[in-house]
Amino acid sequence: MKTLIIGDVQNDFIPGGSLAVPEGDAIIEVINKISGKFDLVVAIQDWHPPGHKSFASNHKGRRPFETMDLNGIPQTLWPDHCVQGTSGADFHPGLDLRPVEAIFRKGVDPETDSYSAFYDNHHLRSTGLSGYLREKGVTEVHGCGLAGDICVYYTLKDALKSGFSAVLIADAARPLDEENYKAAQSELLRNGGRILLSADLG
Ligand code: VGL
Ligand code: ZN
Repeated sequence: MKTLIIGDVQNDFIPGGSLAVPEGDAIIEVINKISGKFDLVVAIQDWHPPGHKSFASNHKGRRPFETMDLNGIPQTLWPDHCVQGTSGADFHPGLDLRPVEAIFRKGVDPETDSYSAFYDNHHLRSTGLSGYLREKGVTEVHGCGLAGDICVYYTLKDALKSGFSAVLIADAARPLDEENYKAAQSELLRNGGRILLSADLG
């Protein structure tokens, strides 16, 4: 069962959006080209209530990209993004959603951010993705999307922790921060993950 997890290809993460990932739009064509090669395709959607505590705007005197303690863990403060029901939270219109069998939403708890598609950043609340994949007979997942150093990285990391094999499709992802992304890729490789290019999928 070849499975693709598409992270957060939403308008706010695309150039022109409120938390734009550089060249985020460049991966859409790549994803559309490969998604048909998978037996199961799942999309992830960042889906925050307006009062989400990861937004700098919800902390007096704080600015985006500062770091603060949030309920005991370090939190990067973001511009408002992917607010439930707004156009910024919609999938980019260029992304072909036809092969997508299920959509898992994350970041719904206003008190906790959620980078991974499996668990919130406290590792307390599950999205149910792990059980869903297991029931489908999935043993290995491929990851792509935005942001490569955040959603895609933490999703693949949790996949490995949950006992799945994990593969990053490098040209089908882009990061918010290149340095973090390099470190994230080394970390994935160290933990038994693999990195492929879309052309390697055959
Ligand atoms: C993400 C920043 C803020 C992500 C979500 O999932 O990549 N990044 N919220
Ligand atoms: Zn978010």
